[in-house]
Amino acid sequence: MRARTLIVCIAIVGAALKGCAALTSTASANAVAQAFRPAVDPAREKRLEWFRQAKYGLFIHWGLYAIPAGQWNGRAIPGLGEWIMFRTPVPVREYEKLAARFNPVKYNPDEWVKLAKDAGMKYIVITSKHHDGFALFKSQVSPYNVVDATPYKRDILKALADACARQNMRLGFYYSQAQDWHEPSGAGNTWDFGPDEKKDFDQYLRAKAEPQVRELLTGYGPVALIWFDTPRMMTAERGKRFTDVVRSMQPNTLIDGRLGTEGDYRSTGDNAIPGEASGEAWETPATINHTWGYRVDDTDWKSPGQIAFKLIDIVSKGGNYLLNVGPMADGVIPQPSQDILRTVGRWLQVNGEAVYGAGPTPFGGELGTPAPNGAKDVRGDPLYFTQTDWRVTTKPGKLYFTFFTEPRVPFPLPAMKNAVKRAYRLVDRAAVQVKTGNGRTLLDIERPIPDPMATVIVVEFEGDRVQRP
Ligand code: JFZ
Repeated sequence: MRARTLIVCIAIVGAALKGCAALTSTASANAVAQAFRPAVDPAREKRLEWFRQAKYGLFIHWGLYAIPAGQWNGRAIPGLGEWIMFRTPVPVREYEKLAARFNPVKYNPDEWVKLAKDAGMKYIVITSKHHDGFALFKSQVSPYNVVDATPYKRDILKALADACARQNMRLGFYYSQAQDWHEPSGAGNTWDFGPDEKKDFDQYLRAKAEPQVRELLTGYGPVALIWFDTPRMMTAERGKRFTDVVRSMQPNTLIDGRLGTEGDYRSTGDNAIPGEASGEAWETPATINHTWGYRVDDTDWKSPGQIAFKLIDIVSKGGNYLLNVGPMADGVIPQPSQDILRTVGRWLQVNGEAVYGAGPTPFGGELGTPAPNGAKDVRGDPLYFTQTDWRVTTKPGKLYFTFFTEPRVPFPLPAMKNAVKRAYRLVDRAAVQVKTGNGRTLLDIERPIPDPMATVIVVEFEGDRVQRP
């Protein structure tokens, strides 16, 4: 039998640095170190409060590209589904004909929001305009939008915003601020419009991108997040124009890390999960198969267990997991995606305490070790020999270890000064025996109780944060 998965959640005092705990020699060193850290931006920390609690969001890539679904003129076009116009390439005059075929009669935004809630996701980010230039909302600055250019004629984003308001779900908009393959002055379309460096890029920004971001911040209610992407030809000045728009219109709206100038949090590369933990806010955007926009031929779905591991792995490093679905042209989210999300959601209904509002591990040995000699991965990021047996997430007064393989029994806790108070299984509060041996605190864990993803045990500690020896 496949090694059962057991999640042992050890509640040990721990928390991200927030204010002062009782100063000890270590804490005073931390306090001194913190004194020399760049000042925390209180306004940004206030904006980030919900984000640091949410931890898990639904990304939705939907647009005209769902119609070809990875095929053009009967030929499979390799690559991401939403990049088919670029990869083929398809001339604008051909691609825009897709608009006349976009009629998602099965689109039901309340069902989409309900799926996100059933999945345990706390925010939604949907593509409002991707690189192909087509807007899923009524835009006064460009008729290339779902209301003016399609037989559907309704504002997709407005319907979703209303459904989110009804179901108390935060909603953000992905907006490709630089690439726009429909516009002669937008970045990226060299097959119709020639090299980017010869384009009047500021004309595109001022005539379409900046006003469309204004439109997204008007009439769609409180916008949780503007998710900018691929900052081609973005300068500090150009980025600041977008920041000024967002801050002036909706000061609470977060800006992601791909504007091209400083945002409110760090965005990793697609599907990239850092090897180390960090106290800063960051987010991994990730696919549930291998494409963002729907491809009829991409059925290589990640399993619920893989998604659960990635979620806990990311949270244990301080980040958020923005997991994507690519709806089909008729407005239906592929059933396998729905099934996977709901399975993880059922697990989160019982184990969510270890995720929502949880902070990063104070240890790190469980993550693995950096490869020697500063080796880099294929993206140029530091290469890690990753361990996947267990992870740690934190809350004030509690710290959660997550095992993804059967742990050693008795399980030795990492060294810390805090005294253990009690241990219990999260799912039913059944007690777990705590003992000491060879100077270590040990958990006498029962043989794991089978569970589709994991069995959760929680131990609580004296104090408010982990005191390392
Ligand atoms: C971009 C888009 O091109 C893509 O279609 C999708 O929307 C994705 C979420 O974002 O793709 C990227 C952007 C940045 C990196 C990789 C892919 N990166 O920084 O490694």
